[in-house]
Amino acid sequence: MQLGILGLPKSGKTTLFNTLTASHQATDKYSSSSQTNMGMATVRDTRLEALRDLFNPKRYVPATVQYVDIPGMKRGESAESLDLAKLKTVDALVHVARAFEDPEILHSEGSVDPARDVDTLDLELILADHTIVEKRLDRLDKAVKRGLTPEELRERQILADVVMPALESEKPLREVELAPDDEKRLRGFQLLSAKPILQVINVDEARAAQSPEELGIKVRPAVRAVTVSAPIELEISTLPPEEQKEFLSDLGLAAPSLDRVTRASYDLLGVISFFTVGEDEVRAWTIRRGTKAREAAGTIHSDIERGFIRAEVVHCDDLIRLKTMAACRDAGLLRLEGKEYAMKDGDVAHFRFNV
Ligand SMILES: Nc1nc2c(ncn2[C@@H]2O[C@H](COP(=O)(O)OP(=O)(O)OP(=O)(O)O)[C@@H](O)[C@H]2O)c(=O)[nH]1
Ligand SMILES: [Mg+2]
Repeated sequence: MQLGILGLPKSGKTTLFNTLTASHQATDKYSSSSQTNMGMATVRDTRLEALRDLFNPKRYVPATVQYVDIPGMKRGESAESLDLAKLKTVDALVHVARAFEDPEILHSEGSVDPARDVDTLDLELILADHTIVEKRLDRLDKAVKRGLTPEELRERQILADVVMPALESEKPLREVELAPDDEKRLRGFQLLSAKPILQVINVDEARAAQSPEELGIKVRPAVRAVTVSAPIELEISTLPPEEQKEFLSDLGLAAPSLDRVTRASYDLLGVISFFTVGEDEVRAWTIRRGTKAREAAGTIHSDIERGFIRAEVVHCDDLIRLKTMAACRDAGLLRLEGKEYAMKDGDVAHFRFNV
């Protein structure tokens, strides 16, 4: 899973990136960065940690998420932006909007107004998409003389009748409902306003516990929003775990930003985790919500999917409570599931297979 961090200049993108990926990329009050950063974040999951403590495995493998952090972009710069083009392949966008006050850090729009910046960025994505779609339509129009294939005809129709009107009325494509076939067609263009987006509102420490709605942010459909105080979270992330908790509760927060941002991204993308456990390895696997047992087995190895017989499944809460698989079996909580079973978030699975 890959997430792209973007936003206006100096909104705190790289500070957030550093927190999420435990990196040390340069941040600066005055000069704008021109560097793209990439890094991996470990998805912290207290359930998986509890399983690790039970099994004491040789290997502990939490899920990971990759983040791409691009330089800030000003209003009006999106259409031909090479930095923005780097986000074409990400699964979702993370927009960092500045809500913190700091007279030393100039805002490219002259004042701090996160609700306005959320709208501005949405519009930039729409404009970038508009440029791409317009070019494609031009090309298709020129090709009309030689005759369009049925596929090209359909594409032209969707772009001209649905996509263009949406973009022209400033509606992000993530809010446009399409038939699955057409959605697939559109996906080929890797349009940015079609991607799910997480709004991260970067606030002063004092407002860290306020919700985006309380800060006046209108949360549009297919969007999630969270508040963080990026520099504070960065500081917290370097503390030992016991001190982290205390610091967080002083701020009125239940979990560090890493957890909140990743959790929200998981929600946004409709992905869940299942776990495999044993003395060798305790590991998290990421799948789309609704994935069937057999396909889930395939994320571990294609042989297991091909030779799938059945899955032995127990929910992690039960295993953590009863401590051993044997106890779960005795309590009737270890279930045998077939290939059509829809995996649930937090399932601990052992797949039986035969190849
Ligand atoms: N006071 C305050 N300063 C912040 C906050 N978040 C980030 N900063 C500071 O703002 C400056 C810019 O932060 P960066 O994380 O580099 O911002 P950026 O969005 O990556 O900037 P560009 O990539 O240049 O667009 C740094 O000096 C940060 O320490 C905040 O919540 N409060
Ligand atoms: Mg930066």
